[in-house]
Amino acid sequence: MTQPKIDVLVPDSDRMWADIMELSSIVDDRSPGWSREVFSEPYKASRDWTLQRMRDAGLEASIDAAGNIVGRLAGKNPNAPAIMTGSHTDTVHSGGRFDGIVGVMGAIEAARMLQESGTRLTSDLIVVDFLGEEANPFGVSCIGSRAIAGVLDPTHLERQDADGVSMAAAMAKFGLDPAAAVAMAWKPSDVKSYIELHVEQGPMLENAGTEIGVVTSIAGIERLMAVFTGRADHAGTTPMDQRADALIAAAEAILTVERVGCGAPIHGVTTTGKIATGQGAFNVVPDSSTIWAEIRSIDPSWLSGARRRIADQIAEDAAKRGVEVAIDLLNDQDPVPASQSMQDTVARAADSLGLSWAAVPSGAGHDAAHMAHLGSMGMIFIPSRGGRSHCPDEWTDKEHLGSGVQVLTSTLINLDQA
Ligand code: HGY
Ligand code: MN
Ligand code: MN
Ligand code: MN
Repeated sequence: MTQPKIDVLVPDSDRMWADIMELSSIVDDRSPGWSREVFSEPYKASRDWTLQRMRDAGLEASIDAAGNIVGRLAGKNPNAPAIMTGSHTDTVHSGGRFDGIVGVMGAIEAARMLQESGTRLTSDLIVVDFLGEEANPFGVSCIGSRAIAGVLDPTHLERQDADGVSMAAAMAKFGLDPAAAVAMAWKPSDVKSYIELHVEQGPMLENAGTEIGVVTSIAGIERLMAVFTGRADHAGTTPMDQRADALIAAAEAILTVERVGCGAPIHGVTTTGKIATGQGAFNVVPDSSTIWAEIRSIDPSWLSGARRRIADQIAEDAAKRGVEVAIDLLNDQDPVPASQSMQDTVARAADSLGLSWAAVPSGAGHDAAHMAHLGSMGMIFIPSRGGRSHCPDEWTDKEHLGSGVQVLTSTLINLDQA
């Protein structure tokens, strides 16, 4: 089959933009920015909206046991392994309108473009809106893509939020089937390759004035929760050297987390995203506190070393203060390289469209990291204004969105012919 002249496959960027803005209206608007967190009411309402959007675009769509919305555009050979693309539409609290969403709406637009241009792939095209990609109170991100990849396990279901509610209970309340989700596992023979369009969420492309990012690898993520137990004492009468102050121990731990990140050789970052403390009175030495932190790197050895160094230092410092500490370490995902052949395919697509591109790592985690279990994985980045994301200022220009969808569509066609 001759490759259709790719410039005939021009996305209807206004149509896509309208979809993105309409989806961004299905949020919890009590907080600034855009909040559509997993298992929330707005998220539940948005699942029906996205399902209908996929069906309107000619995809045979349904929701699986793990809550993924899976759309299929039949190819010429139903026995050929599928080409898969997608992303997520849940957000962080007070997040933006583009993280994940451009990958789902862009994939739906690519499906429309293929049909409108009469381009029939050999393989089925599978478009997925994965359930719950963002980190959540259970500490388990990428719920839906883990299920499809067959790596969602009972230990994930057992994890509880601060109120002692398990993730299994939250999934069941949302109308899902946790046991079936854990039992799910697409086979590598089902999927030929997976490609995801996503906003960069960082400053590299914009700083370089580059239109497309060819993702080389996705950072691994280790999470750490440290619960400090000290001793409540009178703030006025207890000498400074006779305290077991849980909040000071937590503060020292937060600085340890930051110091290890600042020492990272290549891409490596550390963040303490949250701290909680006990009764919180001016005049009582705090007897309890908790911190939630994460460590990320594309370098597996630095990542595991940093995790150990941070945990050991926190334990040593707390002991010096007479404060007990319980450290819970959770491997959220390992660093995952994108296949070289996929990187080459994306780069060729960008070149064929006359778009500038650069090979870049992803400091953000993605569903693609789990889809790499099924087949050759790749990602396409488009620029984020000011490198901002996970905040209301998150923004990507419409023309960059259009370029990204053109590269996505060209890549899908090339993967189908490979
Ligand atoms: O946290 C992340 O990296 C992704 O945005 N969920
Ligand atoms: Mn994302
Ligand atoms: Mn995100
Ligand atoms: Mn495969």
